[in-house]
Amino acid sequence: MSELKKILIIAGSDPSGGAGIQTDIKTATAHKTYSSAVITCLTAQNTQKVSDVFYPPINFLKSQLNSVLDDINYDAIKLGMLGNSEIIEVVDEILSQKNLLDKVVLDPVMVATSGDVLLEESAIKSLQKLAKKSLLITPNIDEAEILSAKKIKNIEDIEDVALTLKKQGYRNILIKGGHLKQENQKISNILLDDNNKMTIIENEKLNLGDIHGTGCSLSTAISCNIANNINLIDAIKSANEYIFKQIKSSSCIGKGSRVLKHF
Ligand code: PXL
Repeated sequence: MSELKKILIIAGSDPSGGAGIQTDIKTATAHKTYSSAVITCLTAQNTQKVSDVFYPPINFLKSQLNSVLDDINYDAIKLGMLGNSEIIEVVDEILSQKNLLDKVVLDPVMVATSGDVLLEESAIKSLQKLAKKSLLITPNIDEAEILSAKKIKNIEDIEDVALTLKKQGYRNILIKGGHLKQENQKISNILLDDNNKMTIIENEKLNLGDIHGTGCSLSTAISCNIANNINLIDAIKSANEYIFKQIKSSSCIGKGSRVLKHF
């Protein structure tokens, strides 16, 4: 038996199970990887919309983080919805102090598929600071535009924004092209890595409508692959294939977005 790999997920709860911590845990299990979960906030939402967000007291977040990190040595860490600058700063301080940022895949969650805002605007500066120290960031088109303060209209713009983010001090940058509004049968995801190498990871566009939780699940799948000592490019390619398969077999469980099943 090979050694059990362990990831820590630090993210928000989605009670409908399509996104957030819930989809992250399912993704990790599908990758035969052990997952711990520190919950930053609780959302009230279904497949149609986010109707409320509750932030537990900040000291309780610190207790959760210190409890697990004082005990367990993780192979990778995934950061999802952080919500506000107070939360981001606590996560930044604790992960920096414990020298763990080289293990961090940060999904800069800002807006849900439904269009609901998941990051307070005042938190963008703190998120940029933490994101620059993280091993990998996985913004979608909207998030890459906000992080870089540039507009993206086509694939060339994605490459240009990746180079801008690199100049601004980010490390490995994966920009997900799925939300690009272009008549194209392919989706191009662009990785600009630590060695300044640009890799285009393409897949077929399926046009199934809105699917909830793909970004969350992708960053968790990458974290699991990194935990299993797979190199960054292959970790991303394999995670992308996993999500593509899951999108193909996604389901409509409610009245809104489709969800991934993970089995
Ligand atoms: O997909 C981004 C996301 C992340 N985390 C939580 C969410 C969502 C989207 O709805 O609810 C908790």
